[in-house]
Amino acid sequence: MSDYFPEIQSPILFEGPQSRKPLAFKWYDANRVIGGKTMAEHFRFAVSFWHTFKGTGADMFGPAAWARSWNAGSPMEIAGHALRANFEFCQKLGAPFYCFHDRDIAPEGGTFAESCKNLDAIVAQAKQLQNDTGIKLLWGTANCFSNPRYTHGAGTNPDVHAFAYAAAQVKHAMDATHELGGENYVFWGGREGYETLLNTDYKQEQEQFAAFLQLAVDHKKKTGFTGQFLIEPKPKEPTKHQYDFDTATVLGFLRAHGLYEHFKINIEANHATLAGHTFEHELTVAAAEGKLGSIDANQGDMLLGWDTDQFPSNLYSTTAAMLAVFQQEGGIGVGGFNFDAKCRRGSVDALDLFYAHIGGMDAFARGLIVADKIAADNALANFVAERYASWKSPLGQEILAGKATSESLEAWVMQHGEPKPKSGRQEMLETILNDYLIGA
Ligand code: XUL
Ligand code: CO
Repeated sequence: MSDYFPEIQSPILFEGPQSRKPLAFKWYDANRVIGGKTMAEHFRFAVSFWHTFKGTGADMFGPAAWARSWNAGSPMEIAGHALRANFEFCQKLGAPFYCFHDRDIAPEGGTFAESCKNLDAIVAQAKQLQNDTGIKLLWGTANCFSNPRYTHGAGTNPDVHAFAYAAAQVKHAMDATHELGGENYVFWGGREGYETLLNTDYKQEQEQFAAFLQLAVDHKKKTGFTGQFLIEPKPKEPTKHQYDFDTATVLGFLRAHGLYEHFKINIEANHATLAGHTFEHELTVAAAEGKLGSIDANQGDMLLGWDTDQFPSNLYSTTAAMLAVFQQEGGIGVGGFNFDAKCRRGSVDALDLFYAHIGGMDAFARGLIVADKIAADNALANFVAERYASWKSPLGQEILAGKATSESLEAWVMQHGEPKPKSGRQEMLETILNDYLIGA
């Protein structure tokens, strides 16, 4: 194994909650079985290449702040170093998966052909490293938002030339993901939106976007790629308005354009809060339709209000998230929990990447343990079932079966009079949640 992280000489181990060692898992025990599945199977944790190996700590007010041993040599040499650092990191951490954008793992060349050649060369190295280490690709994607050619969008660009370029780039990134056995392929519409309606033909852009996704669906069929397609909603940033605003909007768009069956949703916690939702709201909306495909595990900061991509540490949020994931038959399926998260600028050491990921994995493991206890005891479910019990009555069944009419309901109300409000018991339920969280 190469040595980009010499401070870590053996894999991070599970030591249990009594351990006080920061470089150990207190809660994430890959082999522990919860609800019939191991923790490893519940989570399928992934390391995101862009933050972990291309992140520099730069922000709007300051340049790169982190020195990394893998940033040495020519662009292609750096790419090789970063790739090997990724596999070393995943192995030492015990994360079974990684995720990338095409331009994270290989530098963009002077021409499209050169960019493709760079990517192919790195994919060949990645394939070898995957075989050597057993680390797998959770998903790949194309970066169709950083290069200035995508300033006005990729699939929604008013210039068909830019559209064609993006479609070609996505084709190549899909082929790379296919070659590496990627289990999913993600579409995040980084600049698929608008800055001002004054220069935007909204209807035209929606149609273009559907055509863009249809091309990928067709290519998938042609090549036999079996990875799951995912759309990752985000309401804004970098654009003022992003078309994939939230899960409900994306599902509506897919339905309207005959694309519904081809995609599931990749939900990111910080994107949910940017949309004015909770993380668990977005997970619940997707799970209700069996469309919860994968998760970008991070958290935002309510006081900052932008996409801060912090490592998850909020146990209320991870518990609520796991309760929502339970709502979907089979849980996360072939998706996973990808840490689309970065250390704060002040966390300057490569070692901080370990602390951050260990903390995130432990935070979700605790969420899973608590959610499982709540579910096993029906601590919330019994109350919810009781709350809707009247729908099991003949009247409720008649309405749900579509047999009631406005007239039949008018007659029923004439006979039965006023409904009596019943308590929703919010405070009682919040206290039950607290008891499980602290008691577990
Ligand atoms: C940006 C974001 C992306 C996607 C992949 O906010 O979340 O990194 O996850 O393009
Ligand atoms: Co993301």
